[in-house]
Amino acid sequence: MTETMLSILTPEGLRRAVDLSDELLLKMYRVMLMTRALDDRAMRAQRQGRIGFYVPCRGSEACHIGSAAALEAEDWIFPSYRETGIPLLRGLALDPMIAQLVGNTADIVKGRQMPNHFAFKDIHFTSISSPIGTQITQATGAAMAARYRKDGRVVLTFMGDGGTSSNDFHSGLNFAAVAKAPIVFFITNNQWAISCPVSEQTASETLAEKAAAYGMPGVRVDGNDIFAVYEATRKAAERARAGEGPTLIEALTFRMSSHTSSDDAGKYVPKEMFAEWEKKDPVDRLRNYLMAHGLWDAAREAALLAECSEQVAAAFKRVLSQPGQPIAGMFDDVFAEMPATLQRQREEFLAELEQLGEIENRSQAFPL
Ligand SMILES: Cc1ncc(C[n+]2csc(CCOP(=O)(O)OP(=O)(O)O)c2C)c(N)n1
Ligand SMILES: [Mg+2]
Repeated sequence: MTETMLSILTPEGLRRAVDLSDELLLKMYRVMLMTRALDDRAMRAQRQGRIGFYVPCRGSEACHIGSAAALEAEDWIFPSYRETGIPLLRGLALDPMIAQLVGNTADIVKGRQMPNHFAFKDIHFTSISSPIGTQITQATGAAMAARYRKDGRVVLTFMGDGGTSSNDFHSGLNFAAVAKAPIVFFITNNQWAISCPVSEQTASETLAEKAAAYGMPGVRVDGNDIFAVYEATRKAAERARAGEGPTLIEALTFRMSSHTSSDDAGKYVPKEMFAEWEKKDPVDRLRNYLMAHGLWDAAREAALLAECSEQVAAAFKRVLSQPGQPIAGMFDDVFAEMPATLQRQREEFLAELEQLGEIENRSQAFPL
C-alpha cells in the first residue's frame, strides 16, 4: 500500500490555498532562521569544548516548527530530541535553552539532565528523554487524561523513523486509538536512525501505513514543505479536539547533519544524498516562496541573519558568564529532609574535596 504524499509548496507556488496568514508564515520563517543560528553555534560550542553534547536539527525545521505552529499554546508537546525550534516558536528566550546545554547555575534543571534534553513546563514542552519511544506512551497517557478532564487540549508527540520500531510505538498508538485520545503522532522520517537506513528499519512501504493496523488515519507529507506539514497537523489536531481520536503523520525529510555532535554521518550517509537534499532545504523553500510573493527581500534576509547570529552569540556569552553549579548541590532536592546517612556522606565528600583543593577549581566541562 503506498499513500500519496501531501505536498503543497512547489517551486512555482502553492498547489492549493492553505489557511495560513502572512504573519504566521513570517513568524515561522524567523524561528527557522533562529533555530539554524542556534544549531550552528551549539555545534561550534561543542567543538570548542564549551558544551559537551548537542543534537542538531538541521533539515527538519519545517517538520517541528510547521506542526507545532498548527497547535494552540496550551496544547502539550512531547518531543523526541530534535525539535529545537518549538520552544523558540512558543516564545521562550534563547538563554534557558543555552543554559540547559551548558548546565551551570543559569540552568533551571541545575545541570542534572544531559545537554539538549530540554524541559520547559511553562510552555507545555515536556522533558526530552533519551530512551527511544518512551515519550509516545507518556504522550498517550496525557492525551487520555485530557479527554477524561474534557480540557480541550491536544497532545503532539514526535518520534523518528527509528522510534517506530519501539515497543512504545505499538502500546501508545493502540491505547490512543482505542481511547480516542486527542493526540497527533508525528514521525520525523529523516531516513536514518543513527547509521541504520529506513530500508533496514521496517519492511513496510511507508511508516504512515502502519496507522491502518491501529484504526487511525495515516498521512504522509513532504516534511520539507512547511505548508503541507502545517495543513496535515491542523487537520489532525482539529479531528483530535473534536473527539474523533488520533492521527499518525509521517513527514519525509532528511537529517542534514550527523546524528549528534558525537557522530560523523560522513562515514555512512552517501554523499549524493546530502547533495540531493541540500537542494530541498526547507528553509530555502519557504524563503523562495516568501520572496516570490513580495513578503521578503534580500535586505530583510541579511538583517535577520545578522540579528539571529548576534542574538545567539550574545545569549551564549551571557550564559557562559554564569558560575557553575555548586558541587555540594548534588545532594540537594532528593529528600525533603536529608537523612543522616546522606548528610554524613555529604560532609565527608566536602572534607575530601577541600583536602584535594578541588572546590574552587571546578570546571564546567561536560565529561563526555
Ligand atoms: C531504547 C533505546 N535504544 C537505543 C538507543 C540509542 N539511540 C539513540 S538515538 C537512536 C536512533 C533513533 O533514530 P530515529 O528514531 O530515527 O531518530 P533520529 O535520531 O533520526 O531523529 C538510537 C538507536 C536509545 N537511546 N534508546
Ligand atoms: Mg531518524
